[in-house]
Amino acid sequence: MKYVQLESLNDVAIIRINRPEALNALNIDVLSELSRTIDIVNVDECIKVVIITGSGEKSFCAGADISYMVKIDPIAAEKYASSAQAVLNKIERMEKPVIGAVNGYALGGGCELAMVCDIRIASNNAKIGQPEVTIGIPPGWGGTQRLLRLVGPAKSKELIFTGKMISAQEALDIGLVNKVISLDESDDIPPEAPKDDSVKEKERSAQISKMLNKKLIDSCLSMASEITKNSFNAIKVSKFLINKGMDMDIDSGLRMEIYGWALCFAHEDREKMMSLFLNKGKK
Ligand code: CO8
Repeated sequence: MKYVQLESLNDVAIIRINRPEALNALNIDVLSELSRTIDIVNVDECIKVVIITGSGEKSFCAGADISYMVKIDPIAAEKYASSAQAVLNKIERMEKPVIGAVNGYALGGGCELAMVCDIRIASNNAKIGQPEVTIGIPPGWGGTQRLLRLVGPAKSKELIFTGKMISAQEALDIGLVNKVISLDESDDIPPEAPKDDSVKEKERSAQISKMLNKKLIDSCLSMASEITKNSFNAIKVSKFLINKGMDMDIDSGLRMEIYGWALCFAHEDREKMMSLFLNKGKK
């Protein structure tokens, strides 16, 4: 595939949107490759957690393709939004947990892509927002609905009405991302370049960006390994209950939780893992 790369690291898959020349904006070809990649990952039973990120060090995803949208009519716009929403819904409804590694700009459709991930970890250079109104349209790939559910109506309206970008730290403060990754003294940060040596300074900042990106992916992999050590069956039931429960009245949600919970007693994990707990230290 040209626009999406798939890498498997044991039981974790990393999906990279690979269109850095347009800051990983999602044109129709990217969406179609992304959809096919999700299908591949979905049926691969070895994969237990999926990480989605952008290639390069500058952008997770700059959203829908403005060079395409500038010339289309409402019929094509409806088709574009529907096919994009179908791909994003497919990601949100995957049984496997999905971690968004937000490595730079996550704007418009890029923020909407991040929001269908179950967990978002951002590098401290990430800039997140829904800038659609600055180009004459409202969010159209789930932004008005998912942002509302994640951060509430007041913050959603502030972000959508102003179209402003917020920093990773601000996104953390409002609950839009789970964690922010920064470089610190423990990282081997290259020393500052001599003053007036712009070439060396450029090299240094490229090196720092690469280090930050690696630390972000390592942090996502570490979160993935905290997840994969648990029962995949129990995780996928939990994900389903949380996703469905969000749009349900509390009594129906609680009843559905009982059914999901009881069903897990039919799975071998429950007996095996409970016995392991009860027998620990007894040999
Ligand atoms: N679409 C197409 N090309 C893009 C996009 C995009 N969303 N974003 C960046 N690019 C291209 C630029 O045109 C540029 O191309 P070129 O080198 O050929 O001129 C290249 O990527 C690099 O971008 P910049 O030169 O602009 O890089 P900067 O570092 O100066 O700026 C920004 C980075 C701030 C991220 C800037 O590129 C930007 O503001 N991009 C647009 C972000 C945006 O508004 N995204 C939201 C799009 S709308 C959307 O997602 C709505 C979804 C629902 C729509 C429903 C429709 C039916």
